[in-house]
Amino acid sequence: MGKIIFMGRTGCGKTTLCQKLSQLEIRYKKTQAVELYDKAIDTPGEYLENRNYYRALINTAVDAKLIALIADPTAYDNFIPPAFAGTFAKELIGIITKINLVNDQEAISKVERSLKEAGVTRIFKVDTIDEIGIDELFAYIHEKIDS
Ligand SMILES: Nc1nc2c(ncn2[C@@H]2O[C@H](COP(=O)(O)OP(=O)(O)O)[C@@H](O)[C@H]2O)c(=O)[nH]1
Ligand SMILES: [Mg+2]
Repeated sequence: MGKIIFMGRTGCGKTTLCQKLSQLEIRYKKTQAVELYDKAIDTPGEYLENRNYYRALINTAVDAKLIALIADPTAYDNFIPPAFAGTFAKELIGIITKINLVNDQEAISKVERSLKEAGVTRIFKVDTIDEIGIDELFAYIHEKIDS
């Protein structure tokens, strides 16, 4: 049994995904530090937004089996570094959240390109609030972390 670690800019939907994966009530809470859930590790957005904190992400990811880089297509900047996958010796997947909030397909394509440049193995497009793509995503996560 292992965990997935979620990384991504502030507000991209990491904590909501953690709560859903742990079947907890969804309630907004600003993540100020690394938080451990049953199946997930939540990280503050600042760890990705500020290069000085990359080391904290790398150290925290040691305890995870799978890494997810989350991109918010409604945000101007997602702070996704090219070749980010090479930083970790484990699989990195990409998750695009809030797809139901976006009308402009180019916004989705833009984050898709940056996730590919980061080196993700797969990209999932979801809307956590409207429950789009969540079953497929969670099935994949469980397949990877439960073995
Ligand atoms: N519509 C929609 N809102 C979302 C989605 N994911 C997160 N949110 C909202 O975005 C805000 C920030 O989410 P949160 O999980 O706290 O982001 P974090 O900073 O990455 O932990 C909250 O108000 C969530 O309800 C999504 O897929 N769709
Ligand atoms: Mg959070």
